[in-house]
Amino acid sequence: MKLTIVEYPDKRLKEKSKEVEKFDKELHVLLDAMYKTMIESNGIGLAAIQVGHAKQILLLSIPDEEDQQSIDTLIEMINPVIIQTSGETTYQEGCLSVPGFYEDINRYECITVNYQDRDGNTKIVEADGLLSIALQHEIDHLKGILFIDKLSYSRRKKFEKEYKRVQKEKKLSKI
Ligand code: Y12
Ligand code: CO
Repeated sequence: MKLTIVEYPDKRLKEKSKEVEKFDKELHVLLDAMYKTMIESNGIGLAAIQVGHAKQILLLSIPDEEDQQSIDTLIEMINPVIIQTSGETTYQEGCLSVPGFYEDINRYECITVNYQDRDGNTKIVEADGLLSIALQHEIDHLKGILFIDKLSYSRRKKFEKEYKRVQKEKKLSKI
């Protein structure tokens, strides 16, 4: 089932997600529905809070060399924790919960993440490039942080003005 994506300024996006304790059928059903939702929405990353579940769950599917996403490129992470960081990088980020907006955001260049898979097995991944950036973006969602929260005061003001204008236009076009 495709789920509804929660969009900014919905307050649920500010919630801190809770640790997952049960690795059961209910978790697997949510993971499968999140995958369908992410792919059908043309996303490469999705956190559970973006579909209204305040649980420490994220999905990533970084396109391969042929720019294709498939079940082979899917990464599911439960209870992820960044345990090591190095370097700095900037990337123009987007988010399914902030549709139509892209901003340059500073992140760590490389990170090491400890997490659990859908069966509760503990794993460690070292990430760089787009995987590292997208992972930091999604782990921020689990803490109630959006990429727009990282903008300077003046960029944020500009964003809020533009976002309100676009929301208003969207509402009017539905009438
Ligand atoms: C950098 C940092 C984080 C990520 C992963 C999370 N972001 C996404 O997956 C964003 C997806 C996205 C998809 C959109 O839809 C289409 O392009 C059709 C989109 O477009 C609109 O909202 C109009 C915006 C964001 C990735 C990279
Ligand atoms: Co996002």
